[in-house]
Amino acid sequence: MNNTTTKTTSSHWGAFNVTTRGDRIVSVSDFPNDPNPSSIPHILPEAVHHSSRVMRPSIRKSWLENGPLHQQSRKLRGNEEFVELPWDEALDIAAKELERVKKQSGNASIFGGSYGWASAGRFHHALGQVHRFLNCTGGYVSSVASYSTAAAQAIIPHVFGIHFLKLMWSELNTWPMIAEHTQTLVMFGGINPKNSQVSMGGVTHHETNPWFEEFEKRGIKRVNISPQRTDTPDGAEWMAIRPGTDTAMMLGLAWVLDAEKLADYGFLEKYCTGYEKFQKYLVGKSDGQPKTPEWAAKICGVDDATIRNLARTMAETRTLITVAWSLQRAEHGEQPYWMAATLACMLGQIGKPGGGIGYGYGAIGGIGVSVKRLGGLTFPQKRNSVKEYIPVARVADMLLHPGEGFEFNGQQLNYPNIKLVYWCGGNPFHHHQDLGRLEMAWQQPETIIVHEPWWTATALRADIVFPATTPYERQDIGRAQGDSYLFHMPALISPVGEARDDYEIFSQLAQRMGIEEEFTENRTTDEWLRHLYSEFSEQCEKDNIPIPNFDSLVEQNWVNLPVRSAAFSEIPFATFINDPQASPLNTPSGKIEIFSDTIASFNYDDCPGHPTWLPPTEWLGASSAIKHPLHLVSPQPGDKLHSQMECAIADIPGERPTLMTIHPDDASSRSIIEGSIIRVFNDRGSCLAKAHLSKDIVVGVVALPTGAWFTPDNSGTDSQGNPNVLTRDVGTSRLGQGSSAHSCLVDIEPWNSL
Ligand SMILES: Nc1nc2c(c(=O)[nH]1)N[C@H]1C(S)=C(S)[C@@H](COP(=O)(O)OP(=O)(O)OC[C@H]3O[C@@H](n4cnc5c(=O)[nH]c(N)nc54)[C@H](O)[C@@H]3O)O[C@H]1N2
Ligand SMILES: Nc1nc2c(c(=O)[nH]1)N[C@H]1C(S)=C(S)[C@@H](COP(=O)(O)OP(=O)(O)OC[C@H]3O[C@@H](n4cnc5c(=O)[nH]c(N)nc54)[C@H](O)[C@@H]3O)O[C@H]1N2
Ligand SMILES: [Mo]
Repeated sequence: MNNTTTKTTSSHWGAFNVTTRGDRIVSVSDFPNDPNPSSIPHILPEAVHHSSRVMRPSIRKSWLENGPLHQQSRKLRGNEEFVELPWDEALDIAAKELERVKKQSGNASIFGGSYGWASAGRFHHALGQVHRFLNCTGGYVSSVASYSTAAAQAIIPHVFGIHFLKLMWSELNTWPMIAEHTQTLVMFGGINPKNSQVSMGGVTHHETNPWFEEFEKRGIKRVNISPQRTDTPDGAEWMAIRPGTDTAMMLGLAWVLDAEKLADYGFLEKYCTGYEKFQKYLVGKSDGQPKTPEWAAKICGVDDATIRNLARTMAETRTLITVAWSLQRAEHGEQPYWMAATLACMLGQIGKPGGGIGYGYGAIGGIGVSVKRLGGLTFPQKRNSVKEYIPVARVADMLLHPGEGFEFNGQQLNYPNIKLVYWCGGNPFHHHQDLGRLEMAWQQPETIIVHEPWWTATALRADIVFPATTPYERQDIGRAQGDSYLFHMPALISPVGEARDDYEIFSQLAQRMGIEEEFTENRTTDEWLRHLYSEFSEQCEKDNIPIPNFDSLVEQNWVNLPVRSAAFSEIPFATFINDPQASPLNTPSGKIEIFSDTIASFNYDDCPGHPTWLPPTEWLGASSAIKHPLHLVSPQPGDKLHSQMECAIADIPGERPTLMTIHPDDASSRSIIEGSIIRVFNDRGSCLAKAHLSKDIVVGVVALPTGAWFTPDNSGTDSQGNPNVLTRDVGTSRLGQGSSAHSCLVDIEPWNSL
């Protein structure tokens, strides 16, 4: 029974080998085919068996005693004990409650957006599971786009006539094309191997670092335009920019190209629309302000000579402009994306190998890799009969303003009146902005149901918590976009405590609600895996891709499919560039839209008809910077995926708050020393952090990664260092309504706990 076994599994951060003894994970080791494996899995043995696992179904005490309609009880969410119940009883209660809400308020009062990364594995994908289940019950209020790229998803189709995700996966230069052709790589927000450690569903080959070694060897000039030097592998020139000001710097670059006649007017004429209108703004004819490098320098902090020289280099060499996702996770985040596209059009290198524009290199693994796209292996979600939806980051607005109208990408919509929230596979008390405001919004629904393996801040704020298995406790199939590997993910250990798979939990609820057959189609997990796999095999057969049968895959554990080849990639926008008449873009003009009549017709002052410098409410040039003089950026954590398994990193609340990077000048003026505990605050909230002093960050900017488990003390200060107690909960604009996490001012002070 206590035998030791080693098997391979896959995860969002790649493949790794897991050694188990009996029912315990004892160690993990690198997957040998990965050139640059992630260290994230090393927290697994501790995390999976951690004392913060949810062991049994749990119901919040006063909800159980007083029922869902008791107003006062809702205020206790997050501050009350839970009662553990046997599975059957807890499932009966949850099924009855779902029926009650459905009957009394209708399915349009159930919010099932349930945003979150959950875990890898094609079948046990928590979001697919909850959406299918709620569809079987009659539907749910959904959410659209993502925290990652909502502003990009709104603006890019207007400009390029293509969905942002499609552009990112298929219309971009691959790493080998960059290595071969690019001379100047201009990276707004950097390209950080720390972020490309992960990808949705997995990334087996971590290759960002190896590619940068290759760029270095080939003498490619790399320019990192970021508030942090560390946003790009060493060796790049660092242009230290103030957060939220990239659009101004890009305008300064554009002004030089225009004034010095370095712009490719032939390209602008043939492939773009609206340059003349934009140019009036660029030179100041429309608003009285020429966007000169001197003007830009005052805003962005990069000096005018540097901007001028960079513009000339970009025009003289094969230049690829890349933009991190972080730039659009900010107020007016649509603008740098649109302006970067405009700049690339002015350079006229879109359609040339190694030139043009690319969004999201480094943001996740797999981008820039040439892999044949394979469909299938998707648990079908069925149809949602409820039409109401929200832009994903407007969840607190929805709960606080039922029935109120709001604008979104040219549409006038209303917030639904939510009575029941169902969350499975996400952690809103990690990911949402202004957590104090979310706590208030969270008091509105009658019932909140959560499936979670761990007692996260969100689980602690639910009424009914079902303990979910982790991927190591169930079998699945692993495969991801941009990756050539196919995995059988074995059940490595038995479920911890009384945890059950999300599929099992939903099947048992479905049975109680009389929709079991609809939900399960009479298949067990094993039967579903075989069914999805056989559909996938048929597809592969048609494409002449040999794959083993399911039982052989189980035996082999993993296989590397022959789907990776330069043959699967083309120069971005090649067909459009070759013949724009015969292959127009899917925009109203058929061309790249530097001015968009559609957007102009919305009359949004927060997103006008052409790219525009719109100062955010909070940035270093705002008047509020007098009170809170530091700009907080809250990037993704390098040592984990969001908040996942954080318990194994920060074990003792308050003892190990997240590291915050601070410039020594900002620290010394506040008597803050390396390693000391500090309080980070603004008018929205406060948290603790551990000071890390570094000259690799712009003076006036501090960086606190996301991922801490929100744990407010009696005074409301979060002891773990979750930046979202500080961030502002406002849409990027009425166009994108994305998260504005990176637009945030704070101050810091030494923390004296006595
Ligand atoms: N300030 C600031 N905030 C941000 C960002 C930022 O840049 N700055 N970035 C935003 C972005 S881009 C994102 S994507 C979000 C990420 O936010 P989330 O995606 O919500 O973060 P995760 O920690 O990945 O949450 C996934 C949860 O699912 C649970 N889980 C894992 N596997 C399973 C399973 O099989 N079943 C069930 N039921 N649960 C499971 C995990 O334990 C975890 O609690 O954060 C956003 N928040
Ligand atoms: N290890 C690890 N990797 C991850 C994740 C994780 O949790 N852990 N999460 C994944 C997810 S869900 C996502 S969405 C992606 C996110 O990918 P990105 O959005 O690209 O990454 P971030 O880490 O938010 O930000 C990258 C850098 O942008 C810089 N930055 C912030 N604001 C500005 C600005 O206004 N201008 C400029 N020029 N730079 C700015 C900051 O210095 C920051 O370090 O990462 C993915 N990768
Ligand atoms: Mo994300």
